[in-house]
Amino acid sequence: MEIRSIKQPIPSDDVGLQSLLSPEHLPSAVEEILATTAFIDIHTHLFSPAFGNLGLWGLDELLTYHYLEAEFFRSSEMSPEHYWQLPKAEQADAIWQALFVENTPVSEATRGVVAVLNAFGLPTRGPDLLEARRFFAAQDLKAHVRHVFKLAGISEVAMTNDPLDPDEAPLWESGAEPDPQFHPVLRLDRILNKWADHWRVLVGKGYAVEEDAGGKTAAEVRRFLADWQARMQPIYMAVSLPDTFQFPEQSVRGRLLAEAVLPSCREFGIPLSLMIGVRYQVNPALRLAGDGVGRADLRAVEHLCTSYPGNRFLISVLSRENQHELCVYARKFSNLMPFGCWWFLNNPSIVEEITRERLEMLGTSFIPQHSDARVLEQVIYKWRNTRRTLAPILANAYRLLAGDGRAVTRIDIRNDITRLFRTNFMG
Ligand code: FIX
Ligand code: ZN
Repeated sequence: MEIRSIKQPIPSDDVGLQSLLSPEHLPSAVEEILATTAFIDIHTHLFSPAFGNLGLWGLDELLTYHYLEAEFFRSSEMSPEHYWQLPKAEQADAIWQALFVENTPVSEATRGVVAVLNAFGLPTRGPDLLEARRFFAAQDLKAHVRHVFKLAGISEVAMTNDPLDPDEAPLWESGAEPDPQFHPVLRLDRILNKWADHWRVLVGKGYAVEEDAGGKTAAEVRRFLADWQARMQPIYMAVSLPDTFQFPEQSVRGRLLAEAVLPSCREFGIPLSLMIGVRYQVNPALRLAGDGVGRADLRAVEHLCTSYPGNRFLISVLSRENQHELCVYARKFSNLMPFGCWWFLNNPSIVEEITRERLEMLGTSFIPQHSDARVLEQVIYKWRNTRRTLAPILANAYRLLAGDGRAVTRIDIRNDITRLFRTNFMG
């Protein structure tokens, strides 16, 4: 995918862009350039319209987002068992009542819904959701996607595509229509984390793999990855990993990573994304909302970066306590690109802390954020929050630099923001 190189010749009428900015002009310059730079959203669970109902959008999906479900069960007498029996619209009504009517929506996730309603000029308070439901029901999806991406200030997103998902895989196998705004990502959780449950699916598709990953398994998994590479053209491969993740590891996961996934990524010239630190299903009754976080031993990252210098690693860690270590490892390994303030970290106070630390330790050689949006319209508030949190952090960095004796220009700021939210990803 063509990405403009950042060091553009300065058109003559952009002379203003070259003038050194005085400290009082930094905040507005940073805000303006953040607002006018289209970001690449490198990790979402969104699908292009060609994937039909796999793509979630609209009010009921916004309200039944697992972040809100977790908060709902803290503010409602309703049991998870009762909640799961309700139709989607009634689940949404129950969440609206408990978190937006009976309580003030001050959490990051509830504020997000308010921001989306407000972005479409819809009422943000009141007992019912009739007007909002009418609005979303009237939307043409393709036009709505374009409008939402514009409101969010993003040009494209990376999807999360599971080659073993029984609903999604047939769509790819029957030739899913590519979409320039939705980039495929080959997600490998079922293969690397749940092999015992899924190896027979590969056998069923004609790959001679074995339960213990013996025999020709590694070569056959490589053949499977090559087939999906050709079919999907993923921009990277990805896996989420538990807080107990170790590497090297005497396990099916350790073996398939070393003998299949890492060589395939090198062969196809694409990064491997590792999202480390999940404690899966600490409360299964909450389903998607039931996952937790744990501090991981990041020496696994050290081993990977050391042992596979030919691989590029996009790494996000879920635990707040792992952030500093990840920054230090990124200073040691240029094939490690830290990205995002993932999941339970995607809260302005923590995003600020992590981003300041990364800027101080890595300059602009990291990817500050991804949205992890599961519902289309979420990109609106998640990127608005990111711009709002980053503006004072960047302006302060430039103010400190000016104080140290070097003022910046708008070109400098534009180049830095383009690097942070576009070219660091595209390598
Ligand atoms: O593994 C992941 O990609 C996580 O982002 C998700 O599993 C998680 O449920 C989520 O939505 C986080 O924001
Ligand atoms: Zn995700």
